[in-house]
Amino acid sequence: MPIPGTNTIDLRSDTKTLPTDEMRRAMAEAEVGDDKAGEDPTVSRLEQMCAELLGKEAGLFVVSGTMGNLVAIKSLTEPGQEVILERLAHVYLWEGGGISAICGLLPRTIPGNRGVMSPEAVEAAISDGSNVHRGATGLLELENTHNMAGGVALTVEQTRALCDVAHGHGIPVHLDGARIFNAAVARGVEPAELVTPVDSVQFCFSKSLGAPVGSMICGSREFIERARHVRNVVGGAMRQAGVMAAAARVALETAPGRLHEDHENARTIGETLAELPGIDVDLETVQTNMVNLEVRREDLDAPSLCRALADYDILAICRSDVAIRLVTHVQVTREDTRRVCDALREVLG
Ligand code: TLP
Repeated sequence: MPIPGTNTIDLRSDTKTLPTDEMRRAMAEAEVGDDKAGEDPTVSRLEQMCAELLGKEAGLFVVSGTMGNLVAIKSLTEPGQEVILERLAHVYLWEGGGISAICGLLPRTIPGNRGVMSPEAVEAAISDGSNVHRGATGLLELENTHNMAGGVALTVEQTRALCDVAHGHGIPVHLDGARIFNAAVARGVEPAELVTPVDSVQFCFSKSLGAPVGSMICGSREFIERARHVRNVVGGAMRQAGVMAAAARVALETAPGRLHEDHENARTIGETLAELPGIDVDLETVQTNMVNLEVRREDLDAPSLCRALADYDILAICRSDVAIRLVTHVQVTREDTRRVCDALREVLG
């Protein structure tokens, strides 16, 4: 893997951002204590702030999105149950099989349309446990924005319709909202509106918000109490975690207001790609800070396009022989975006 230099435009992921000076200062000055004992004021303040922001009763700071999803899902389910999720859900594909290995759940996947499941398909997949051959459905899991679908943002209405189906059967809903602030910007709503109908939500400080570490789980007070216990079981209770929460807070206060710039830059890259020969881009999916593209050419495959871009000091993730993902973030400027588009035209034009 190439090592990014100062002139590198790193489009592999929004997880690649480096902490800003303001974050580093906040980390150095953070008031800290033993968070496992509930004594870190910086963590406690961040948990409360996030819960208020999302309209939930309480929050719990965890180290990563994977841990946030795992802890939330384990707190809402019992081993042997089924969990309904979209076929390309991050929890299903890219979280090490934790929902099975640690939560003891059987994934029941549904294909979505650009990542969005239909309420009818969810209804049809629900098992009430009366059939001895199947475990009962214990959870519906949603993802907003949907990573593998290219950053597609669920609407408030779609979220509500899916939750209504699950709740109609007494089934809770967990939302992997790793990039929920991008979804809110794309849909022109407050993040709280997108999470009102779900029982638990996990969002990441270390993705598009630009902080170095951390995720937050929010939900009812009772749910968070249980999640706090589960976090400890999986070794995720931290001590003087305020140093991380301080950077996360800066991210939360500074990033949401500028995410539209990342979306505009992704759109510019997507539109440029759509005009180039032998490149497939579904512009309908370019709603936030990601661009998924497929290389359909005789002279070039996806790995060779990634290598060619690396010669321009531009890094991208190659997902297969044909598929590439590009992600914009706070450290990709408008000028960088122009450089990316010029390089793409030179290589592919
Ligand atoms: N996504 C990462 C990678 O897949 C490692 C990325 O670069 O996009 N939910 C969603 C929707 C995510 O995209 C990710 C990370 C996670 C959860 C997990 O977060 P972390 O990496 O903090 O455990």
